[in-house]
Amino acid sequence: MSTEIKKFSACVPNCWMNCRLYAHVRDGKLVQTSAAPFPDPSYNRICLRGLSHPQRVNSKERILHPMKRVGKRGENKFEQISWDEAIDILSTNLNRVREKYGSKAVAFIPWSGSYAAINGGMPGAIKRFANIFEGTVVVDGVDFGMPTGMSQVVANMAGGMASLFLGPEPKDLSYAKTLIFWGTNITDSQVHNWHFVLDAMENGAKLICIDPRYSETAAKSHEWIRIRPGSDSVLALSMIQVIIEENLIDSDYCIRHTVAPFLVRQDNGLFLRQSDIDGSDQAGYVVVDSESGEIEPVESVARPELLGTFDVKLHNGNTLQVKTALQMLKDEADKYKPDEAERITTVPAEKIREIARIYATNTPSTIYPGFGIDRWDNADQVGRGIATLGVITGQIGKKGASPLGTMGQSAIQYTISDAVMGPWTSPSGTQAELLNFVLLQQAILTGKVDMWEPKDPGNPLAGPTAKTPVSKDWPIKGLILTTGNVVSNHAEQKVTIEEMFSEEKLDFICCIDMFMTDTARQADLFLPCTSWFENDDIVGGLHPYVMRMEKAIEPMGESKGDWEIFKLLAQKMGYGKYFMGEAKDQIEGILDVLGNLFGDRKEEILKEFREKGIARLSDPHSVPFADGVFYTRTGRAEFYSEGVATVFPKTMPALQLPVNEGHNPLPHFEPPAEAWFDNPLIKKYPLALSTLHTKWRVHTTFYDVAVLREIDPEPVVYLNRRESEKRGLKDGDYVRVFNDRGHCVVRLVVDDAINDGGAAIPKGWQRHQFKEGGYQELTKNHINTVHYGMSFFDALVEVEKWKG
Ligand SMILES: Nc1nc2c(c(=O)[nH]1)N[C@H]1C(S)=C(S)[C@@H](COP(=O)(O)OP(=O)(O)OC[C@H]3O[C@@H](n4cnc5c(=O)[nH]c(N)nc54)[C@H](O)[C@@H]3O)O[C@H]1N2
Ligand SMILES: Nc1nc2c(c(=O)[nH]1)N[C@H]1C(S)=C(S)[C@@H](COP(=O)(O)OP(=O)(O)OC[C@H]3O[C@@H](n4cnc5c(=O)[nH]c(N)nc54)[C@H](O)[C@@H]3O)O[C@H]1N2
Ligand SMILES: [Mo]
Repeated sequence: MSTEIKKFSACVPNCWMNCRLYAHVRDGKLVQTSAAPFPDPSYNRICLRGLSHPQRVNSKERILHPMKRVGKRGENKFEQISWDEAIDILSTNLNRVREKYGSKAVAFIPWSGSYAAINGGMPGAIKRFANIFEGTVVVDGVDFGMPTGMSQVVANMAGGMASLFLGPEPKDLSYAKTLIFWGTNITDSQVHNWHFVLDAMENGAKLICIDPRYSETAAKSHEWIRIRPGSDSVLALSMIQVIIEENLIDSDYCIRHTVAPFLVRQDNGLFLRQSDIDGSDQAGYVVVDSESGEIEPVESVARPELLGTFDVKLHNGNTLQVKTALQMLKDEADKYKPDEAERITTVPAEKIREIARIYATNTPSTIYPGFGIDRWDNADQVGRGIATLGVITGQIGKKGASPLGTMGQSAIQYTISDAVMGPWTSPSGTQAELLNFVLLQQAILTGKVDMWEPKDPGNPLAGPTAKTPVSKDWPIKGLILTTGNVVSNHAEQKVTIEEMFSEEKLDFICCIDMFMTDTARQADLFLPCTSWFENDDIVGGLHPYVMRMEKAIEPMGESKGDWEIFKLLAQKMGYGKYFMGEAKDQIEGILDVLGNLFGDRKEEILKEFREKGIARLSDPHSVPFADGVFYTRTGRAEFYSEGVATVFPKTMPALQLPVNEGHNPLPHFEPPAEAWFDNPLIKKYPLALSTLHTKWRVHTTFYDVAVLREIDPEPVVYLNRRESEKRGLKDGDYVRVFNDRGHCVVRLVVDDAINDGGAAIPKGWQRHQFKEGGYQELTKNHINTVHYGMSFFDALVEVEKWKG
């Protein structure tokens, strides 16, 4: 009988969980995966997808040889070639594009398919190569709408991607007394966090779920708040209104850690300064002392006025009206008193009052925001409203209290920025330019992008140079794609395939993957990569640990890890000295960069990692923002902001104009770009389409794994009974979902969980798995120049019986 060996590995797709696994190997073959222990056993976990790896790794669909296109682009006709020929084709094309258009015309596109630091995309061999080559790296663009708004208030993205989604660790959920799931379906999309929620429930926590759909998470909650899609910022403002009106704010917190008592000049929207009063050069902020009624520097007043409108005498003798920042917020929120908010959101006024009171008083309270509220053109305002709820009630910086859910803790997320900019990813000292994903389409189609230009690139707080984005030349002519399936996951699929990936627009496309994905089919050159079990690597996750992934099996067929592929290319192109050794030789270099982010703890982390192959990064007793200090311009939580409030990733450097140049300083409501009840288009296309993140896949990863397809065999659309009957449709019918942008044909599931006026398609299929088309044809690449996030759900469709 053959013996089994067990190696430590990890499951690292973009579900954020990055579970530690054992790879069980017999006769050199991966035969089983099982949960491996974390030092804190409450993080031990595995899911169905994690258990299905042997079927994915050993799949007959895997492509195990380099291939070059022989038919027309997209025709899916390829011929096997040698690695020598493949690298020769690739280097020739890179040189050709660089000579003709400059090195920036080659876009390196790692997306989210692997969190592994060396072979994956975060930061990955691809970024290291791109920095040496000085190409373009395409980043950000998804999952940025709602977090951008949050960061305007609490700067949780301060330092750029370095602390992207800085938030408490998942275990801290168990301390909450109120948990609001807002536009997230955590039972499917972060199932591994659910047991912490159950712990909170056992301790008596109240669960509230805000979703237009009776989601799996709604079904497990005490309260389901059914909301009109795209109207969440109105609900947030209305809850803020109730909380201020009923004096449920945390006054001490507001005074010490927010801009609440600051005085806002009614002439220009800026905060009143000491210099405005006495003509001195003191730029410090001032407040009204509630005891003396005098205007004094904020540091010297124990009990400043939090609400009110005042006339102040300026040093030049003029009188000026000012309001406290909290008063400004109240005035905005008063537009959405619960009765008015009911009209817009459809949430009953009394329910709004009830959840506002529970949130503010049954504490500690956590809001767990998800990405159902992110995939909208107005997503930033939802994030801003939610973060504001957290800070005015003081529900931040304590165990169990966070308006940011638990979206932090990803160790490798830390390395993204530092390593992109830092020593590991940039060994030559040169850098690629970062292009936002949302702008990729514009760059390829027009050779230009509309971007904010920072006044001072080294200091994003300095703001933008102009009131509107400026058009910059940015031709893109060649693509190298790894760890993503852009054709499947980028909005507006027909434009992606027919225009962006056309031979007219792109001279050259190389895709590195394990499978013939939608994107691989459009490639000129396909390079087969290994699975996560065929390499050494290092990874973090939505848990506080960084861990080693051990090579468990040899690369299958002729496949190679991304490190080895870029090493071959580097050697061919004369950059060999930057790609020395094997992937495992890079672990120390990455650890070093990572360790630097943890200051005093660095040596302890490195020692623990070297001994055990896993190390805890964050201190278990610490909670982000416990000190009430924020990386905003004022150092306080800014629900009212004068201008650029936070330091953002390079791809959206000048997020906000100064208030006196048109920036809206407060959380506010803007209607969605398309999927909204007063858009005339709704007559033609009456259904708002959500493309959900399902537990049977992670995006398109696991798209063809037998055990998962047994449960979820084909793409479907969900409609409720009323909407189905209106259209003469029955459960099981094949239906055509369409709009002016495109269509797909899928099976109908009649499901009363779906709201009237809504439709939902679980995402993650490749085009060949549909009867016709694909759901991604239906979405629109809205370019929002504040948050630069793709607004996938902001799309209207109609459904009819398929005549095929
Ligand atoms: N198994 C699995 N896990 C995943 C992923 C995956 O593909 N598979 N993807 C990962 C990634 S990258 C992400 S970004 C996350 C996403 O995971 P989630 O944050 O859970 O996001 P979604 O599934 O897109 O949508 C969540 C909910 O938002 C609701 N919704 C739709 N529109 C609105 C609205 O206007 N308002 C409100 N309040 N709710 C709305 C939907 O009905 C849905 O129930 O999951 C991660 N986890
Ligand atoms: N309509 C709609 N579209 C969406 C969304 C939505 O809600 N609705 N959500 C968006 C979101 S939030 C996200 S994050 C994106 C995710 O979009 P993508 O990042 O494109 O995600 P995947 O489909 O998982 O593609 C990952 C690919 O990486 C490959 N891969 C895995 N490991 C490796 C490796 O080591 N090396 C290489 N070279 N390749 C590897 C996998 O085989 C897979 O083909 O989708 C976005 N698209
Ligand atoms: Mo995502």
